[in-house]
Amino acid sequence: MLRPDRVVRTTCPYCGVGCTLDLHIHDDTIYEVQAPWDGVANRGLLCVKGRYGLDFIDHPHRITRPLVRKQPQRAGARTPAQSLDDWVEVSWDEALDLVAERLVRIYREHGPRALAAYGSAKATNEDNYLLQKMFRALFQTHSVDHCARLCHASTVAALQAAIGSAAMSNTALEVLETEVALVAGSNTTENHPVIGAFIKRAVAERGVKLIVVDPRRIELADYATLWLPLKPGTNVPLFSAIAHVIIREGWYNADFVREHTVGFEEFARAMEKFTPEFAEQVTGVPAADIIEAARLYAQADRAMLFWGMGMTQFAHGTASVLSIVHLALLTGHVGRVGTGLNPLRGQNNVQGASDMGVLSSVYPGYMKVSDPASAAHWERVWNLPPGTLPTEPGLTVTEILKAAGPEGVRGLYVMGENPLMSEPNLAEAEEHLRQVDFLVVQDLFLNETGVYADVFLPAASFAEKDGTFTNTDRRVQRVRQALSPRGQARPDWAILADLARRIEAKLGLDYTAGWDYRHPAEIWDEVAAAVPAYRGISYDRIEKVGLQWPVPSPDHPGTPFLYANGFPSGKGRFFPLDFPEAPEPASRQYPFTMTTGRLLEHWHGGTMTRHSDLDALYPMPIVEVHPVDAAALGIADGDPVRVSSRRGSVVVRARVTEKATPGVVFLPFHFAEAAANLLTLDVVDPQAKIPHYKATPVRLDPAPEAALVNPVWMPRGRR
Ligand SMILES: Nc1nc2c(c(=O)[nH]1)N[C@H]1C(S)=C(S)[C@@H](COP(=O)(O)OP(=O)(O)OC[C@H]3O[C@@H](n4cnc5c(=O)[nH]c(N)nc54)[C@H](O)[C@@H]3O)O[C@H]1N2
Ligand SMILES: Nc1nc2c(c(=O)[nH]1)N[C@H]1C(S)=C(S)[C@@H](COP(=O)(O)OP(=O)(O)OC[C@H]3O[C@@H](n4cnc5c(=O)[nH]c(N)nc54)[C@H](O)[C@@H]3O)O[C@H]1N2
Ligand code: SF4
Ligand SMILES: [Mo]
Repeated sequence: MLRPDRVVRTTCPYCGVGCTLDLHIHDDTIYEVQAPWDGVANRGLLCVKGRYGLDFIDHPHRITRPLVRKQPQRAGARTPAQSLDDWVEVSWDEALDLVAERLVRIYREHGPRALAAYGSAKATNEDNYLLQKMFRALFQTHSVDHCARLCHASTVAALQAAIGSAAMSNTALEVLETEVALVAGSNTTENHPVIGAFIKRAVAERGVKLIVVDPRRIELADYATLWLPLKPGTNVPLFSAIAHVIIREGWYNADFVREHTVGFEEFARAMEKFTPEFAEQVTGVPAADIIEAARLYAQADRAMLFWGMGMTQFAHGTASVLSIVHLALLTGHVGRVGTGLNPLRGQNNVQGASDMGVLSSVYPGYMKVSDPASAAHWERVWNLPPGTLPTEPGLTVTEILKAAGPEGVRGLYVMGENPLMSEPNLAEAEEHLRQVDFLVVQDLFLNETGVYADVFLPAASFAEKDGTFTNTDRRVQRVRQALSPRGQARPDWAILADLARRIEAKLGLDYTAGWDYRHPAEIWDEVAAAVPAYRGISYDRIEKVGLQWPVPSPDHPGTPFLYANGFPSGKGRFFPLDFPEAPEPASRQYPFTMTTGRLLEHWHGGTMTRHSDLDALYPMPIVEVHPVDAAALGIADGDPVRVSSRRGSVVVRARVTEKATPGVVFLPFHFAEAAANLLTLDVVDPQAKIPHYKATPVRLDPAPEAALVNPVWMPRGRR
């Protein structure tokens, strides 16, 4: 029998559940993945991606040598490099010297605001910390941001305003100890599958009552006591009607409201108009079900709120999230086991990349860039002359590309993101990217964004490096090197530290911000010493089991749930919400509402999962259509259809299914050959700057087979 050479314990690189993996290594290859029974977040469970989806590491398309484009690109005339013949392989020295020289030149000629960077929720805390340190300390720009902007930015804005802190308050597995779980806009069994499995177990084995708020008949709907299939974009009236019933029936916790909140009277008046009957008209959910949901949630002793992208990704995303947060403020279902405000964080390290300050408005530890005291703090930590760090915030992910051009962003550094699949209104996004003078992409593959790069820097994957990821429960967990880096790939932190030293030399600084790290543990120690919430976390302490921040001291056990002693802002605040307008109305020409999202087997733009055997499990794009709509359109399951919005169209096969509800179609955004974001609208929420991904008016038309597009593949790499 084949025995592993080694078994290396690490953390899954896909979703925010943060499953512990045991990688069985033979001949420098992962040949089996096991889930240890004592993994805290997964207790022996894994989903198909963690178990079978890690083979992207050795896919032949992986790029493992630095590449420089043969013809320098002109801004405005930038074209994609379609084959490897458009590139030359260069040494790391050549590549990094070129990047340092071009970035420094842009900085000298056009100033700090001409540079911007995308960090990565796929990369480690240490990688992300160095990215923002480099751009802030050396180039004085706060235009470092990442996909959290496209994801839970509205959760952050809403929770900051309502209670003063934005992370998930409780631990996901407390669902086993609650009475009622309300899951809104989270397709948990596909997107946080191990948490989804525990929710199902809670229902089946613990008698937990489940309320599902989702326009699609997702798997959890079949486990629910109540499924509320609202029309996409109508969370505010739905949750406000639930609040209306809780207030009208006197089911709210008057002591909690008096002691721990402000703004109740004005809020209660604003909720008067949201009667269940009014909500039924606008959301499509029967009034009786709204009343029953209010009763179940409010009358429980312990109840948990979970939410996902169906609550956040709207031009009114902040109001949408506030509308659900209100329910916890009314009932006091916070600060105890089995309660709380639980936005499920998506990427493996989106919590961590945010914690590390890869956000245009905050330093690591959420210290505001607008506060001169934060600047002074980080100037001390980074050994910078006083007054170096600016106090005006930088640009967000949704602003960076729009600002590309001669007067704006000229140099862009993209570490581990794929904006040309993930941002809304892709045709425009691509036009903006063409305006960038100098583009660096640091990734595992030449993805849709990478083909526009001037320099491509090959990063080591999660299995080829050490570091930490922070999961959705705020748990900082170890990532361990199990394989040798493929080809000449290097860990992101090592690339950044090397590059930063070259930039310092080119800037001719007479001080150094400090880049001589021998191991990521040294980077972590720098963060932990500078940010109070991590002060008690060290690699030694998380050797076996991760710790949930805040961990203020080396003997502190970590914090499984927050707000036991009240909210960080003192009192929770109610907001008198109004009915939000849709940014683009439905019309006779665009009669359907398209919602976009995810499939179990695929990841975002597909760069990882489509370079994995997972692709064989779900090999082509589809659009989910309800049988009633399919009949009216004269299409059958598997027929090609054209899905069009006011911005663009794609042709995909129809999947006729009762998972869809009438009038609502679902298009996953994983497939480059039918990119959903060609259709989406690039309006954003004014506070959170999050796009409106979840409700786009579209039309469907039968299309000929010939209109289907074959998968477009990226340039082939060589090892
Ligand atoms: N397999 C897989 N897993 C993933 C990812 C992936 O790409 N693939 N990505 C990860 C990331 S970064 C994230 S952020 C998470 C996201 O995880 P989820 O939040 O579960 O993601 P989505 O599939 O985008 O949308 C969730 C649900 O919102 C519903 N919805 C649409 N409109 C509305 C509405 O108006 N109101 C309500 N209440 N619901 C609505 C949709 O029907 C859908 O079921 O998943 C993470 N996990
Ligand atoms: N229509 C629509 N659009 C959406 C959404 C939606 O629901 N609907 N959801 C939005 C959300 S929530 C999110 S989070 C975004 C995600 O958007 P992105 O973050 O742009 O998407 P990913 O495909 O996850 O990009 C990750 C990249 O990192 C690379 N990578 C993996 N590991 C490493 C590493 O260790 N180092 C480096 N340097 N690179 C690495 C991968 O190869 C891949 O190219 O999409 C958003 N876009
Ligand atoms: S549930 Fe998430 S963390 Fe766990 S194996 Fe699946 S993708 Fe990985
Ligand atoms: Mo996300």
